[in-house]
Amino acid sequence: MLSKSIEKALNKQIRIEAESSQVYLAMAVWAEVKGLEGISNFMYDHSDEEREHMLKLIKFVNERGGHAHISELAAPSVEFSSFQVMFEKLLEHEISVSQSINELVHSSLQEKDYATHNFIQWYVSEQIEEEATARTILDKVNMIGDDKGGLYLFDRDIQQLNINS
Ligand code: OFO
Repeated sequence: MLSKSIEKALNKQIRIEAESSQVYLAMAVWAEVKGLEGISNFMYDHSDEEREHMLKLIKFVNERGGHAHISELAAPSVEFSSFQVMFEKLLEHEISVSQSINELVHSSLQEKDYATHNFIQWYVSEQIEEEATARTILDKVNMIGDDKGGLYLFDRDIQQLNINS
């Protein structure tokens, strides 16, 4: 059985994962409109993954006797001044998600809720991979800079990146 405070913390994470899905979706749309199909597909796929992260949390909360809360979401950024800026925002976003996961680990230990602590380890590993992917992409995008040819090739190659699920 979940304590009220852990239930609240998990529900906050449900909202964060739903917002992450929207963040990636908005980036997918922006890239698609700009004609970069590879980047757009990467973002669409990632948006789906974030929804999976949210659903996994919802199931856990309900199975543990809590009530998953579906809440209003913050609107994501829908315009970016460049691809570089978009990928910088993506990394910042993933870092903030990792911080929130870390807080959940901390609270579950404080409350001696080892079931939640165990469950949340999957997210800890996931965030390590997601931050690493976001950093790799940003390094490449920074190298490309304003080179249109480089961006074209990157758009083709992003599909090959090892995307975690
Ligand atoms: Fe990329 O955030 Fe979910 O876990």
